[in-house]
Amino acid sequence: MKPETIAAIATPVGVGATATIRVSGSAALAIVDSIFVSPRGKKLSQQKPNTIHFGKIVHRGQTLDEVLAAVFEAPHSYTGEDVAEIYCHGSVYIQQQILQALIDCGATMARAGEFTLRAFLNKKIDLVQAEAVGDLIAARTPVMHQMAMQQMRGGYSLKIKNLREQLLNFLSLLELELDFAEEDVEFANRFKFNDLATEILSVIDPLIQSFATGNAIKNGIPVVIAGAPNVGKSTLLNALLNDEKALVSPIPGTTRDAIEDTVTLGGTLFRFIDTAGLHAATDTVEQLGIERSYQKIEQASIILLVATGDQQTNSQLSILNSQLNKKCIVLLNKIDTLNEEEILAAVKSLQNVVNQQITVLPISGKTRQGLETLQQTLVQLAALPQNADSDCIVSNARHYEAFVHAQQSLQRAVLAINQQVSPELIAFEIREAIAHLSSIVGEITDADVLNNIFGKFCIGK
Ligand SMILES: Nc1nc2c(ncn2[C@@H]2O[C@H](COP(=O)(O)OP(=O)(O)OP(=O)(O)O)[C@@H](O)[C@H]2O)c(=O)[nH]1
Ligand SMILES: [Mg+2]
Repeated sequence: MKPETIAAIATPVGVGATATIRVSGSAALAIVDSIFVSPRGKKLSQQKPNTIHFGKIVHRGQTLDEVLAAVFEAPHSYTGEDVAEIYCHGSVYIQQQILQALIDCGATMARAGEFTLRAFLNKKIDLVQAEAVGDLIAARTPVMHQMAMQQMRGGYSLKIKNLREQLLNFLSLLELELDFAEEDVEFANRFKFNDLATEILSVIDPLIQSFATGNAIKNGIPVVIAGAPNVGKSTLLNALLNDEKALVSPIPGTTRDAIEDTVTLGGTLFRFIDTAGLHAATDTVEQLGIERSYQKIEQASIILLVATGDQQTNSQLSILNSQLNKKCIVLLNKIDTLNEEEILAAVKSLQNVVNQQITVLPISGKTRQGLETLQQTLVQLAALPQNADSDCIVSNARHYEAFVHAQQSLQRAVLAINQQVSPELIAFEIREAIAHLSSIVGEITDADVLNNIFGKFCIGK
């Protein structure tokens, strides 16, 4: 059975100069032809592919708009099917009326990501590339954009396909051995496998390592705002986000759950996480919040430790000792309440407690004093690669997990070979490794997994 012909508005919801309505499927041109009237009466289905035509959209005797319509013929289109695109005026009413007319004429509403899903099913792109389309649309910084473009152009797909091919060859030899089990022959050279596994692991390992960077580029570098209650953490979060995101009050223990949001500074995406104030709480809910604060500190790449001149901050600063591999900035907050001398003395006493490498910055979340210096320091500390042109950055959690599983299977296969375990067991691990590598580039037939991936796309993509 042929898939239904789908239609959707591909441009954002709302009013614009123009809007695009996309139709894909074997009946795409026929369906559009039933509402498209060109000045000379020529049908779109009679036009050459990759051409654009002027005409009116007329439905049930009513002219809805004057539009341009583009014609693409399978397989030379985004989805690999016949595609028609209508460029109409960007009124919400017109867009919806045209979409409704298409549905009246036999099209089905496209689900989120269905055009890209079809492109994948028709082998126009592999799964890594399809997912990169989603990342490209969501890109908010130059590196995010570069990373997505790189993957859309093929990225590490080719490398993975190549390695998988070699593993498949080895597996088929091993399986041949299993067929001749009684004759005690060895078709699959174990030394060669060791070399192959080493090569594959040396490709996979940096990809796994790169996930921390890829994830930071995609979801923002996690920066946790921590410190004692009432030192002004939530006020600082709001100042950094330019938004009243977190509740602020003079009562200690206002923030109980972690609150987070992203903002771009100097071209880098940061994820700021406000946490519950750290102290020896007796209240159970507050204790839970504080536990979460410690988790967030653990997961963050950068810690902003907020202190005030009049607080006993040493116990909070001791957090830094257990997080020495992390980047930290100590903030002396509320400097609007201190004079020059008091600020100098407080900065000095904080600096004496912490490692000299750690920057102590005087700020005021309330008056925004010192905020720009803090932002600049953060951008310097983040120091993400300014270009993501290496094809070696994994930013997709699904790929990351598959790589980790493939790595584990391969390591077990190598161990099994070294211990001269039965070929059945070796074959099992290699089959697993192949399955995990395959799942990255898209040898996936599981409808749930595909729906999960493409469901995150917007409608019309
Ligand atoms: N003068 C002055 N007051 C501030 C500043 N930052 C915060 N405050 C005040 O300090 C009090 C606590 O601020 P919050 O931002 O809620 O502090 P917090 O660290 O999030 O507190 P908890 O969530 O309870 O841990 C509020 O009354 C704020 O108005 C500042 O820079 N200067
Ligand atoms: Mg707070």
